[in-house]
Amino acid sequence: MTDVDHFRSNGWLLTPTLDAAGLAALRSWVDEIAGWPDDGDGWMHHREMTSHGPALCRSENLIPFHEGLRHLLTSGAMLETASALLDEPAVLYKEKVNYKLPGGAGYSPHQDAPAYPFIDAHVSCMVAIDDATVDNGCLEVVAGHHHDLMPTDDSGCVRADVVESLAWEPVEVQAGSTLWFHSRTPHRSGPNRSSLPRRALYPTYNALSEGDLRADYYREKLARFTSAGGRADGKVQVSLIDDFQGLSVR
Ligand SMILES: O=C(O)CCC(=O)C(=O)O
Repeated sequence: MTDVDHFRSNGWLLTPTLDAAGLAALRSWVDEIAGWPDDGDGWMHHREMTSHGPALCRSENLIPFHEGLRHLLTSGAMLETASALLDEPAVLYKEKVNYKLPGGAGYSPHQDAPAYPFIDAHVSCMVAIDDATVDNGCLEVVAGHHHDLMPTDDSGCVRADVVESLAWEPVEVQAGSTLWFHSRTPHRSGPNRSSLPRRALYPTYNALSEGDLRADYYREKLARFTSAGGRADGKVQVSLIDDFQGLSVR
């Protein structure tokens, strides 16, 4: 079975992406990004409250401000793989780093598609910056269920009775490797129970035939996040659906 066939039938695929030098560079870029101030020119940092105190959980809208990351995500092997999996030329739609520092929260079972306005055909991946393991909250996916949207609850996540009926498999990913997944592949993850970070880079690509919509996506997201007030349930919202289980630092 080719990689593309594996993706078509399972809705996910593991590929090697970075050699040791590439991984070392990515780690240093992410350290740099984590140190950017909160009041930047358009990038966004999000924090969660953990049992160790407030912790960075996500940074996004990064490539306008980082040449190395822009090159990695918008050319070469990453773009080629995204295009092969979409079966047409791909363009970057959005990008984020999830830090999942020790004590960092997991994500409720969801499909990404409802969180992405404007596009139909998209594929995402998780480039592991640190080894992702069951202990530190690797992704769990459901194979072969990427054809339809599933019933959701009020938060936009997969309804509990449906979650129970699905076969979830953890996918551990070695640092430097990439887990590609379809935007309708159901996925979730647990908290980081280890004493080390589980950082991962998540680019999402769409079919270029639908347009280059990255700027529109971030304009919309910045507007929704700027107008949103605090939440009554104490959770922190990082996505346009409510999949993140982390608690607010406020
Ligand atoms: O990083 C994780 O553990 C899961 C991330 C995820 O599912 C998401 O950001 O939508």
